[in-house]
Amino acid sequence: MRWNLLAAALVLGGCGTSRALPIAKAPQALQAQGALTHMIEACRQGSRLVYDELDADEDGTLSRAEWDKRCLAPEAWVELDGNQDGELAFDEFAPPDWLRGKANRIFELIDLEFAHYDLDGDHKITGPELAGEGAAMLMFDLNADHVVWRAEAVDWWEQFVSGKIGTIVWPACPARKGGPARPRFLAPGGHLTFDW
Ligand SMILES: [Ca+2]
Ligand SMILES: [Ca+2]
Ligand SMILES: [Ca+2]
Repeated sequence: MRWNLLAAALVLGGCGTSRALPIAKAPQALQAQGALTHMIEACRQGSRLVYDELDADEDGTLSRAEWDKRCLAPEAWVELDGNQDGELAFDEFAPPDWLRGKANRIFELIDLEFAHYDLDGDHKITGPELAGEGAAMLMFDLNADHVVWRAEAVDWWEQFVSGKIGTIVWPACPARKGGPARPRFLAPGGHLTFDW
């Protein structure tokens, strides 16, 4: 099992699974290639941020000492260092197929959120849909017009995972057994985290 195939902790309220997905689910699931490409690039930029921060001596590659210094999981190092040369190149840290998997997972999360809150299936969260726990969706309302379009959520996630908004939280040292052993992106307001 590859290390940390992203687990996003959405604390916007539970994503109900008992509700039937809206009919609009089918076309949404077919991501436009351009949208997927953009999200992959955003994930690559975010990975680069994490990678560069790990690269303490700024020599452009990660040593095991740099890895351990941040208390990241030793078993993850073994898994990622495919050619076992004792260094982690960026392409080993964030391979293209892994970035694609992350991007696809983000679209799944967006669709789950919309399936949960977009009660009338019109691809936007409006009015009564923003009441109660639905108010948490306002974090995606980039133009602050109290209408949350799916495209806004996609834009928000691109900014978030590329590191343009939010902060990187590192595991505590010394690493607690069984505790988080990976960096994590924390959204402004602290309501949403995204494991790297
Ligand atoms: Ca280095
Ligand atoms: Ca709606
Ligand atoms: Ca809006």
